[in-house]
Amino acid sequence: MISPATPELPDGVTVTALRDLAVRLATAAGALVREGRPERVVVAATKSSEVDPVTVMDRASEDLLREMIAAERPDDAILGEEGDDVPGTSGLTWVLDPIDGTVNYLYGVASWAVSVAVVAGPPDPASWTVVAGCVHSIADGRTWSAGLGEGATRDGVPVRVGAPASLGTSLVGTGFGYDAGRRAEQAQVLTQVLPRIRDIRRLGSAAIDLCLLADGSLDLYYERGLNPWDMAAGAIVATEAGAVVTGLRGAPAGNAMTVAGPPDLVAQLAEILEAAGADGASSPGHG
Ligand code: LIP
Repeated sequence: MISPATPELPDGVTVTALRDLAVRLATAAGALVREGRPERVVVAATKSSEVDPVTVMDRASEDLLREMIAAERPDDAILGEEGDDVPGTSGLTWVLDPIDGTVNYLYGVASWAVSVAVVAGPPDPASWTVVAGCVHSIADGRTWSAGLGEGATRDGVPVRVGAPASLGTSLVGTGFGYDAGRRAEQAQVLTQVLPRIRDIRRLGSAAIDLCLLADGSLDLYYERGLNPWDMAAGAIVATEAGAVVTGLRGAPAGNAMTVAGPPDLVAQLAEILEAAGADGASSPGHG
């Protein structure tokens, strides 16, 4: 996979320096969440539905990330899951998910992460260029990072996507939304996908799922409904590890659909997802 050209960066700023900062941000917030996790986590509030929770540590983690960015990169913009957008003048935006996999965090199911990325251009998956990113798995400390044109690593060791022999022998990660109607649609799509693959894994964090794809622990990944902060860092880790990260019907990856994996298998999976209307767009013979 050829990395896109490195966009113009502010004077004196390098991809490596931004990557290092993303790693320091994610691991600092990760330590705060790990040390601050109460025996019994409670829901502080709900967002898009009664099953879309936020906890005090989601907010504390994002507050720390914002403070550190304001101190180190005061001219950069911020787009975070839990707080207001902060405008900037540098052309760079930090895209923050303070705890990705909040439901797992709530239940103590060990797949939750801090996801930090920095993008150039509009902070929208359809047109941004992700310059660097880090996903830090809080429960076990695994840390994936990548820089544009620099490749991807897990705990400092280079990673590459796997090479599954076929779609039928591929282990596929996916996820479901917080809206019951959306979950019903996603269940229908699953009936079309499951008979055509090895098996499904629903691990609960898109950021970690994309990184598991990057290091070959998953062969493919797809999900409808991701927010920019769920996927920004995981997407550059996956692409720098050799994956394609895309949408359907020629669209870029984004909220409608995100599919990721080795190019040839992504094409096969995308065909099934398009025929099933998995991105909400109607397909011939699909209502
Ligand atoms: C989660 C995603 C996951 C998806 C969940 C949720 P959150 O993000 O990482 O892939 O299936 O529904 O959106 O809400 O924990 O930041």
